[in-house]
Amino acid sequence: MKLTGFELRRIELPLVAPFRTSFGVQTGRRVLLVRAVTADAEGWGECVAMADPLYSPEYVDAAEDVMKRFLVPALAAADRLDASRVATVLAPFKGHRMAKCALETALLDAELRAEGRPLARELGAVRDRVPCGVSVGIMDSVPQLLDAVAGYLDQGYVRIKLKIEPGWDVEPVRAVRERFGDDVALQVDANTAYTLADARQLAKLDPFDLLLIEQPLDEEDVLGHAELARLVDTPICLDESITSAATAAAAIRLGACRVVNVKPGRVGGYLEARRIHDVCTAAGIAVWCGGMLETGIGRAANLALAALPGFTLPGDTSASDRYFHTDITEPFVLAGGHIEVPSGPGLGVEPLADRLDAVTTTTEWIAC
Ligand code: OSB
Ligand code: MG
Repeated sequence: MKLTGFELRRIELPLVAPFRTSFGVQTGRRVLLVRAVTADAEGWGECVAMADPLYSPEYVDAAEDVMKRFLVPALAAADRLDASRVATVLAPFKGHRMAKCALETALLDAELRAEGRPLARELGAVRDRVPCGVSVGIMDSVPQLLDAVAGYLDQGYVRIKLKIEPGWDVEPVRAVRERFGDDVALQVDANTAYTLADARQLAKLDPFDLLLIEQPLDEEDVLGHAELARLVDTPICLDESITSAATAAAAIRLGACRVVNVKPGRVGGYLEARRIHDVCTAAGIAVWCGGMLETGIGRAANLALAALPGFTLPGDTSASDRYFHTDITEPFVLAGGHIEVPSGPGLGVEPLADRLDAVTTTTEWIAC
């Protein structure tokens, strides 16, 4: 492909409700969008880095900086560039996987659009719609949580994930089970808020038949997760710890997880995400597609990934209205607990020009 340049566009979208996790409260999304322009087509990518480095070391201002200073110049200098070579060209620069993912996705979208091929087919999707779960934040009270969960179940979500932290774990889980019964597919996500010393507390979740406990311990404590897995019956799922197919393979080998949350931004792109799917599937480890409160751009790509055969658990691929009053693309809607996988070329969606302009704070064009 022949690169013309990249547009880096910053947008700000309020969330429909504050989203509280063990690492902080979010009331809006500050998103960096990448538009790649090539001689043949244009493509979009969404950088999922948050405003602050609380979930991962990346944050949106740093992602923009590393793109401008290092990543875009490296892509501009590469010869015979295509989307499958992006990761290799950017490999000398350590980390910054969310920034790399956004650039790779924009180029992949452009390439697939030029060839008229949908991303889902390119990745190996086997479904045209995927079952969807929803991630429910920490609330001020149990009654407030039960109202929120009731609303999501009414909408048809097929799986509920409760955010937990010390002091908000067994009680909310018990309350949800008591109110909604044992048939609700239920799991929890601690975002690294516990230590191995909390193993007895986490084992108190065992009677509630949870699908999994996501990332209870520090992201670097893979061995700790392996030890915890021997002390609790609920399957351990890793999110923050899994940054590549290699770290996934190592975590599996150590016995640190029985399930993996695959987030393309966290692992550097959709092609690496597919490799994690392949590694996990070969090892008999279930995977599901995580989320980072994406706009319709990132959501479209996540739905394509979630349609791969190894994604046997519902993902955090919720409908647009779970996050935003107005998305920047046509909204993704939940129907019968599922969302349709886009079938058009590339991501299959584009930002709506008016809507995009209304939420844009800055744009910068970098010619290649
Ligand atoms: O840990 O999965 C997480 C959102 C932002 C950062 C980290 C996480 C989350 C979620 C929400 O749980 C997932 C979503 O609905 O996009
Ligand atoms: Mg998580």
